[in-house]
This record gives sequence, C-alpha cells and structure tokens, in this order.
Amino acid sequence: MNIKNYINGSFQNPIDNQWLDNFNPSNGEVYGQIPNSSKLDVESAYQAAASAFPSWSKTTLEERSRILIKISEALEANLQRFAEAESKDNGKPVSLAKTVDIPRAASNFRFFGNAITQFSSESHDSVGQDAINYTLRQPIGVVGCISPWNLPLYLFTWKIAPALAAGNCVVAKPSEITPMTAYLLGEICNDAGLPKGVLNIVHGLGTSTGQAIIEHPSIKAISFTGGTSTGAHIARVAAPMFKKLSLELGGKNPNIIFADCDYDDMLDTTVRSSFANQGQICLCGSRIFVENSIYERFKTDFVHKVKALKVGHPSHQSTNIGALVSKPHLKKVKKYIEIAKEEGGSILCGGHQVQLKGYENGYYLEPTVIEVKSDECRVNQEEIFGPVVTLMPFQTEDQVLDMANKVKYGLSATLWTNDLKRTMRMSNQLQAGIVWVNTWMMRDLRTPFGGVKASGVGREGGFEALRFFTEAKNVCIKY
Ligand code: TXE
Repeated sequence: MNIKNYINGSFQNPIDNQWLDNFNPSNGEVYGQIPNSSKLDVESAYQAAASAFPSWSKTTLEERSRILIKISEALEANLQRFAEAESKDNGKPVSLAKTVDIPRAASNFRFFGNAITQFSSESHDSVGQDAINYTLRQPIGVVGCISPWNLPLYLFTWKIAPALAAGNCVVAKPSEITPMTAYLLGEICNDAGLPKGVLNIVHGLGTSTGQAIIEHPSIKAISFTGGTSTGAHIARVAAPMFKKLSLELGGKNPNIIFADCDYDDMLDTTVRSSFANQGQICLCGSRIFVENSIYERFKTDFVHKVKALKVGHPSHQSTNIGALVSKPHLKKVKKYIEIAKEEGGSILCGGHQVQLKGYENGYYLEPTVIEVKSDECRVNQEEIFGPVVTLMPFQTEDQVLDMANKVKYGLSATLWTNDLKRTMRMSNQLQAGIVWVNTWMMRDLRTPFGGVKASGVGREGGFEALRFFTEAKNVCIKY
C-alpha cells in the first residue's frame, strides 16, 4: 500500500516522485512505499498551513474543541483498523496497539479538545499605578511536529492535538519507519471537518524532509520527540532562528526496588516496565537496582517471569514480545548484548535473535536480562532502547541514588518502597522529569511530561503544551 502526503486536505504524491520502501518488521518484507518528500513538498505544506492560519486561529474554542473531539471519536470507531495498521508498521503486538497506542491517540485529541476550553491567561492589577496588565496567549502560526517510531500515532497526536487546539496550523512528519497511522489520520481529519491546510502531513527521511521543516524560516516552533543526538542537531539548527523548541529525547531510567515494597505488584510491573513494546519506550526502566537483602530472590523470580514471555508474531493474541521496529535497530540492540559480554556482564536470560517459523526474516529478539558488575559500564550508561535490562544490587539509599543519577539522561525514575520518608527524600533528589512511586507509566494527561539533562528541554502535557504552542503577549492599560 502506497502512502501519500496530506497537504491542504488532499493526498498528494511527492513533487520529485522520490519514494522509500516501508518494511513490515514481523517478516522483514517491503509492503509499501512512502514519499521521500523534498523541500518542495515541505514548502507546499507550509504554504497550505500559512493560508489556513488566519481563519483557523480565529475559529471559536467551541468549534476547535468540537472538531478535535470528532477526530477522537472517529479514531475510537476505527480502533481495530488503526491497531492492525500500527502493529504491521511497527512490529508491536496488535493487543498492545489496541489497548494502548490507539486509545491514547484518541485520548490526546479528546483531552486537548477539552483542555482548550479551560485554558486561561493571567491579569495583573498594577495597584497604585492606575493600570492593569493582561496576558494574551496567542497561537504561534505554523508549527512543526516531528515524531519517532516507537509509539507512532500516540506521540504524533500528542504534539498535533495541543498545537491545533491552541489555534496553530501544523506541518508534521511521522517517522519514516512507521508512517502508516499518520497517513490514515488524514482521512479521519477530513471526515471530522478539519478545514483544509490546518494539518499537513509530509513523509520522508529525517535528514531531508525533517531537515526542511526545522530549517524553514517561517516555521516558528518545533516539537520533537526522538533520539538525543537528533535533538542536539535540531537545537543547533533552530537556535539561530530563535525558534521555540520542545525536545523529548532519550532515557536510561532507573527502576529502584527496596526490600519493603509490595513484592508481587513490583515484580509484575517490573516485567512490564522492562519489556513493554519490546522495551522501545523512552520511559522503560532499563536499569534495575535491587536492595541487597532481596536481590537473589528478585533475580530468580524476575528471570523466571521473563523466560515465560512469549516472543511471537504481533498479530497473535498470545504474543507478549513482538518484533523490533527495524533491521538496523535490531542490529544496534544485538551489538549492545555483545558489548555487555565484553564488559563482563552475565546474560541471565535471553540474548539471542529469534527465528519464528514462517517469519524467519522478522526482527525478533529474546527479552534479555544482564547482570552487570558496575553501574558505569556502557550497557548501563547508554540508551539501548530494546528488550534489554541491566540488574545490579545496592546496599544503601545514598549509594543507589548516586548510581541512579550518574547517567547523562534524566527522563523518568521508578521507586518501589512503602517508606514515606524515603519516598519523599528520593523523589526530591532523583534527577528526572517524572518519578513513579509503586507504579510505572501511569499517566494523567494534565501533568507535565518531559526530562532533564540529555533527556530534553521543555514540558509537554496539559496546559504546559498549550503554553508551548502559544506566545504570551502582555498588554498594559493605564486608566
Ligand atoms: O531516531 P531519530 P532514530 C532513541 C533510541 C533510538 C535512537 C535513534 O535510542 O535507538 O533514538 O532512533 C526525525 N531533522 N529514540 O534514529 O533519528 C526522524 O525522521 C529533523 C528515543 O529512529 O531521532 C524521525 O521522524 N528531523 C525516542 C524523528 O526525527 C529529523 C524514540 C526521530 O528519529 C532529523 C525514538 C533531522 N535532521 C528513538 N533526523 C524517544 N525519546 O522516545 C531525524 N529526524
């Protein structure tokens, strides 16, 4: 199936007629082509967005809200179709796409459709000066949204929905590795009555299509989720043009387990936080630290549970671990398993590529647990972004805090303990944008979402996202 760009409400071939293969990770086969859009396509998308902006930015909040909620409902009505498309494009189990990815994409539109009706700005009474200041929150204009392959529609819509709700017009690019659901979204937007040109979706490589978006002098804000080195590149390009930037980047998140936790709950959640979506979630707890007194017990129980996970075809109901997203990514993850061995790590389970009968060329890998000797080894410091976790014991709170913070990343951290004082102490000191205590990836869309250090700049979610996608203008009136 061939994918097209969605520009000015219609589906268009790339102007230069350049195409890329789209792979199905479950069997390694090419199953369609996608535009490799050039600067010309990005310019055409920009022009459509710029033309639509004067009218869209003046649409009443009720009307914007109504359209966004209609998109949300249409996604829900097409759940099965979207879930299957996401699974085929990404390799994730259909069951996961059906319960997490697509429902969340629908929630993103519903949430921001509602949030915009509650979004307000401040006024400041300049007492004694006979003046009042009020703040306008005005849409920026045309904004760029660039998203990755791990949670394709989920993250694509997480950016687009607040951008549109705030009154901007959008030029968006999904990952070239997983473009399908973004393509299907265009149709839904037309059916929901989103005016032409308000949302434009261009497909293609990051280095050409994405680069054209970030370089475009009139695209005044970029919201990006992806790798840390790409984020650094985008910051370098965008900074001299003074673009607003929101960067959600990589993670190497600690999962810290104290002996006083609710053990069974912790064990089940840790299996999920390690391997959900084949470990390809920036929030996965890829470094597990366990208090000494329960270390051996945890190691045995955890490995037992991980061995029971079923690696299988994404469409099978019984599959826990589907295919990794691409051949180069599989290669990268496998390389880290080799590095772990060279560094003296012990592979407690997994470590091998899996050849599924009938799908021998699919990108399958066993869930892998590595016991490491030092928290400073490469597999403990660098983002692997696959079904691979490291395991280490710790003695004291100070020691584990030090190890948890001693990485370049700072996206999220998980803490398992029932000690309130320790919870407070550690949550305050963990260098992360998000701390989960006795849970993982429990999301409330009103909360600020993002990381510190090399995990990014800025926050998404709730009113933070609406603030990002608007410019504050202060008006001072003397009376
Ligand atoms: O991401 P890229 P990649 C991490 C993970 C992974 C690594 C690389 O460790 O192994 O990043 O993944 C677009 N200008 N994460 O290479 O390249 C690109 O087309 C503008 C963590 O796939 O960062 C895609 O749409 N855009 C992450 C998007 O950026 C550019 C999720 C992300 O791709 C561009 C994914 C450019 N010059 C990977 N170059 C997370 N935080 O969740 C690329 N892109």
